[in-house]
Amino acid sequence: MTASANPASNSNDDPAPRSRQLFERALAVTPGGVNSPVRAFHSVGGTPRFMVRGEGAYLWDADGNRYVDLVSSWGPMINGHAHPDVVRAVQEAASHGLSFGTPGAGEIDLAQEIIDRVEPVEQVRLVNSGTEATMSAVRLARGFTGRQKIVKFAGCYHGHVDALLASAGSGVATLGLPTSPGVTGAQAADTIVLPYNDLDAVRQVFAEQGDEIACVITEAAAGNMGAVAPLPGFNAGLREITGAAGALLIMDEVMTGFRVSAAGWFGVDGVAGDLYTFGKVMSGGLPAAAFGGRAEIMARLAPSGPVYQAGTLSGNPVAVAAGLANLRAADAEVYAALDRNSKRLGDLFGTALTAEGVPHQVAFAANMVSVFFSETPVHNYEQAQAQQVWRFPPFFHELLRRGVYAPPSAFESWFVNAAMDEAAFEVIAEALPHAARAAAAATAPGADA
Ligand code: KE4
Repeated sequence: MTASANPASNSNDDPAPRSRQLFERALAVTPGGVNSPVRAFHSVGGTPRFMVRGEGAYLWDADGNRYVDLVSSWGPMINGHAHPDVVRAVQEAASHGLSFGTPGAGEIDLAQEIIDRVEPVEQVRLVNSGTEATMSAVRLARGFTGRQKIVKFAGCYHGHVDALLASAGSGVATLGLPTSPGVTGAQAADTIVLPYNDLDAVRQVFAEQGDEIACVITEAAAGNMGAVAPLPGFNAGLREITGAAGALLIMDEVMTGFRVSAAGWFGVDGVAGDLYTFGKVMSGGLPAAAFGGRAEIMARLAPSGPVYQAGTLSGNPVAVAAGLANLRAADAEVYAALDRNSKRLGDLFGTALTAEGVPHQVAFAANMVSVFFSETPVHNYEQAQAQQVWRFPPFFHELLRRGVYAPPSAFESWFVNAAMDEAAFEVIAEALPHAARAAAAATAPGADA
């Protein structure tokens, strides 16, 4: 084995003692030691890596280990880490002050940049997280239609909004059940959860309850169960069914927005939502997100309308500067690189896992990519859950040991960036055969009993 990028990984010693120490300290002051659960490595085990620096395609952890980053901060870093244009824009904005609590010119520019790219979006409201964007969009849809019920899809994640932390009740069109303590039955009861990619189920619900449904919210392409693209006609079918019933279609593009194309998933299939949510790429990695859509709907928002929504730091000048610079740095070559790099990564997955005889599906949603340890294709959450998920942890850790930082969960999309160079792909190509062997050697829990 050629010496990996990480000297520590060439020994059996703990490759991340400093991260381990930091994690022990973090556990004393923060629940689970993290500020967002997926970072805790619970589904893969081991010590979460405390990253200290990112540059281009690479991250460095507190122990000096270097990784090719395939998480890209869960999406924002399409141009690579610490892109000079973005860093310079942030430094320049910060030198004039960090927050004023007043309108600022940059907010207009960022809203205009989104409007210019996504044709169905006529007005935009900036917020601070994807959760805030989806929560506000659902409230606006309910306020605009005067209806209460909402439809979402199993396996789609829209942030930790009470009404959207609901799982399917028994049967198809029954009321949602809370998926988290603290979410009351009442909050979930108006949420109908259906199988993703199942238009018949959507038609059935609308036939029975259509006049009570305020909106359907869907990930424009699903990335939170692994990468699961909408089947041909699914999004168009949602458009037709909701339009006919007077319900709104909310396209959640927090993950796909400005990543899968310059116009997000709208640029991929052209199906127009009534409302959109954005985040990640349009934030440049700082806390910023947005929701937007048809002007007649957005006009119902305070202060022009009665639907209340607000935020102390919404449109923060430094975050806006980062988002604008990130979007403006993403030219046609960046999008071509994202498409090229995700295809190349998917091919490397396939070659390595096929060579080891590991059952797998390489799944794409445009340039979002993931791998399912499944004999058959995955089009919904039930199929994603049916995969041999116990193969993922050894696969993940062998990659980590060899300098590749993958999403620490089998139910996530992988995120390439335009800064991935030949050296980065050499690290990935060197690590994957070992990771595939580890996945092949994995055994189902209890299999040894
Ligand atoms: P945030 O509140 O985390 O900014 O955005 C919520 C959200 C909304 N909609 C979609 C489609 C999303 O993917 C997300 C957040 N994505 C996850 C990644 N699976 C964020 C990672 C995390 O929770 O730490």
